[in-house]
Amino acid sequence: MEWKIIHLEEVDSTNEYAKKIAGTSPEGTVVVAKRQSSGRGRKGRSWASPEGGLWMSVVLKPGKIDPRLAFVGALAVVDVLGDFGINSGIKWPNDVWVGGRKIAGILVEGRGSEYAVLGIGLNVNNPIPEELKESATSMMHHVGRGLPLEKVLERLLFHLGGWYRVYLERPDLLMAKVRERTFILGKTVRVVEEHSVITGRALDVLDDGSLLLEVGGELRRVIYGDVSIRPI
Ligand code: BT5
Repeated sequence: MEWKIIHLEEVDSTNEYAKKIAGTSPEGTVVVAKRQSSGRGRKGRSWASPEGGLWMSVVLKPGKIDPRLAFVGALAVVDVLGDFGINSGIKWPNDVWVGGRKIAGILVEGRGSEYAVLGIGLNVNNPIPEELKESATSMMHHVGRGLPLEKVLERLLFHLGGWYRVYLERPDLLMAKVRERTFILGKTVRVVEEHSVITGRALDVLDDGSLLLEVGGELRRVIYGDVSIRPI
C-alpha cells in the first residue's frame, strides 16, 4: 500500500478530518495529529488524546464497509506492540489490552460502498488522565522509556498494510488470527448493551466478526458495535 501521510498539529478528531477528505482522497491517505481536541470513541464517548500518543485515521476503499475492518487495526496494533517487546491481546470487539488495561482503541466509520475510515488511538508517550489510571496504560509505561512516535507510526502502517491485504484476500485467515489473539475466549464476560446486561461465557468469534456466547446453556450471538465487554 502507498501511504500518503497528512501530519496535523491539532484537530478535533482525525476520523472527522479523514471523513471530510475521504471522497476526494485516494485509498491509503493517513491523517495523523499530535493532539485531538475532541477525540471520539464509539457512541459519542470521548477519547483522551493529549500530545505524545498516536492518533491517526486511514482512508480505505475496500468496496463495502464491514465491522471486521476493526480487526485489521487491532491485529496491526498487537503486532506493533510485539515489535517493541510488549505482549498484548484483543479485547473484542475493538480494544487492545496489555496486562489488564486498555492501550489502544479502534473506531471504524464510513459511507456505504464509498469509503471506510479506520481510526486508531494508541497510547505511546502520552500521560494517562487521572480518571483512566486504573483502566488504561501506555507503551512508555511498559518499555520504561519514551519511544519515537515516527517509528511507531511506520511500524503500524507496515502491519496495517499487511493485515488489510489479508482481509481483502483471505478473510478466513484474518478471523483465525483474531480468534488466536482474542483473550476473552473461554472466559466469563459481562456484555453491556444499551438496556441490558448479560453474563455468559465467550466461546468464539464467528466469521462475520460477532461474538458467540453461552448464556445459561443457550447460545447467543452478540453483534459487533452495540456492546462493551467486561471480563469478570
Ligand atoms: C474506542 O472507543 O476505543 C475507540 C477509540 C478510537 C480513538 C481513535 S484516535 C484516532 C481516531 N480519531 C478519533 O476521534 N477516534 C479515533 P470505545 O470502545 O467507545 O472506548 C472509549 C472509552 O475508552 C472511553 O469511554 C474511556 O473509558 C476509554 N478511554 C478514553 N481515552 C482513552 C485512552 N487514551 N486510553 C485508554 N482508554 C481510553
